[in-house]
Amino acid sequence: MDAREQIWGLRNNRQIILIHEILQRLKIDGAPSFPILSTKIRETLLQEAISYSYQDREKIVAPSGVIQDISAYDQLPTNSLFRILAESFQIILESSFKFLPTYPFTTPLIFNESVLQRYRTRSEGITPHRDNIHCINLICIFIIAGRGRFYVCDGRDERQPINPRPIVTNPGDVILMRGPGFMGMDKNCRPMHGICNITSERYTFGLRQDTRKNNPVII
Ligand SMILES: O=C(O)CCC(=O)C(=O)O
Repeated sequence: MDAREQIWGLRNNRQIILIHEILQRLKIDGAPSFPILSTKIRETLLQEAISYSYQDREKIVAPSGVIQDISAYDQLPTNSLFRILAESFQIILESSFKFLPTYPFTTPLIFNESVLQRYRTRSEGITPHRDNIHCINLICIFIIAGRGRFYVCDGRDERQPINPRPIVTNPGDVILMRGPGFMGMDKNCRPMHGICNITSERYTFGLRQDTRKNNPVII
């Protein structure tokens, strides 16, 4: 079995059921999560993630005042397993969409941005926010390691979430979030979300389609 098959290990029937369920949950919750990575692949990804030098992100994002207590790395080498993960995910989504009566996005889904994020133990995480308006269609966050409390909420009061609802995110899960263009929706479809209570060092891998970037393929 090569890395692609190990990451997915899904059969077609399961894929059909999953894609319907996922789209339903995306429509209703805005940010469903589900297990995706085998332990073996996740551990190999973690070894690679740990090997990189991360840059601290600006802690307070202007003008929103959102706190992001994270560091990031986005210079993946050509032989990175994360590239294989991104490519595989794109392929499996595309093949799943063929089972649907209509394509679920206004424009073709083409991921062109990927980033690894590291949260130290006891990091403040990221206070409630929406992803950038330029990140369209679908946002995917793979949990490579660590524990934290990821939630969606109805809004924010200063930096506090209003009516937060936790989303299960175990290592090996992927969280999907709506972006503008998902099922004809506009910028208001972006779920307000955040992450707190980081109890062990957390690594995540994010895949996005950013309309400010021209590159048509995954970077
Ligand atoms: O790392 C996570 O679980 C969430 C990340 C996040 O909210 C974001 O990058 O916008």
